[in-house]
Amino acid sequence: MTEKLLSLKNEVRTALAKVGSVHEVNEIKAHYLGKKSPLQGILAKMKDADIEEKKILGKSINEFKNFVEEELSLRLDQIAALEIKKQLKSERVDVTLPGKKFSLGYKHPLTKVTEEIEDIFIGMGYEIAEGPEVESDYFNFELLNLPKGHPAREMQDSFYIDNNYLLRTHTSPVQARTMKLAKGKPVKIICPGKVYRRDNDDATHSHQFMQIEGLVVDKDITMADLKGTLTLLMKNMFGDNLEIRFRPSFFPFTEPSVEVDVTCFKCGGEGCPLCKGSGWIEVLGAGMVHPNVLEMSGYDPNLYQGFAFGLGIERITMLRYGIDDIRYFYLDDPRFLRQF
Ligand code: 2NL
Repeated sequence: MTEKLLSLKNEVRTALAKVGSVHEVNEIKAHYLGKKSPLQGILAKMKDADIEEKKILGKSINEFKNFVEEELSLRLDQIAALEIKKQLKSERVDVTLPGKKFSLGYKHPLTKVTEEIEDIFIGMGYEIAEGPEVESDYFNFELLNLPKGHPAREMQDSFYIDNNYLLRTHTSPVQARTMKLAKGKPVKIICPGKVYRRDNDDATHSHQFMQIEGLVVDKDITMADLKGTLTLLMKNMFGDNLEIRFRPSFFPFTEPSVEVDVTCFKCGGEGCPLCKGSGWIEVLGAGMVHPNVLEMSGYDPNLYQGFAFGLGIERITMLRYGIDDIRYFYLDDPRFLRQF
């Protein structure tokens, strides 16, 4: 009997050496220790043996079982180690390979120009103010000296939400809100943001565009402050040696009002297609805050004055980079956007 067990041990060893997977090891386990294992034959013969023989046989069988268990677990450990080795080999990283390049995004040209203008004004002590894009008639028109019946209020000129609310047509309501909140104290702000006007889109018109407006209210503010501030802005944006021209104009919220031109940066003032032969390019509108506007926003116009200006960011950006169609800004074409 013990010889039989000895040969079984050898069988187990050889079988285990041949297999390479956990599944196969389990099959061997089932074969040698399970219900149909060759051990059953030996166990069946046990009942005919005498006590002494039974003792010896029982010990041998137990020893055989322990042997098989040990061999199995040894083989399983080896297989696991092999698996890890194989995995490590397949997952090896070559740190000398060149890295994968990923492309960075870029700022929209309108954002770049907006931030540039913001920086110039922050340097002069201005604060940046923001406000809602859906505005009430009161802040968008009434407080800006555009009373009921004014043509700018017509349905065909603006996007109305209902009788009382519309998409703001300029960033001026942000300034009106700031003045109201200041409760008669000085303000010095710029307001960048999106504005909306009903328009048929073409190369120079867009129903949505961006504006930066500025407002300074304090005692002893004069037209000289307006001219000095806007001259500094233009020289910063378009170069130190350009000339600036202030032309009389009209806005309902300023009096007097001016339109600001700079020397054409394409021809230097000689006259060319860009400036339509005039040598000048119109860049913004401005003026001294209308006494009605000051009064409605809580200031005594006899004590306080202010200057204000407004510029279209698309227009400035188009001039700056020689862009000939405003619609490029809103097409989201990366071939356009990555140039800036
Ligand atoms: C233009 C002209 C302008 C203003 C905007 C303003 C705002 C307040 C009071 C007075 Cl709260 N004025 N804003 C003044 C003059 C001109 O914009 O051509 N923009 C594109």
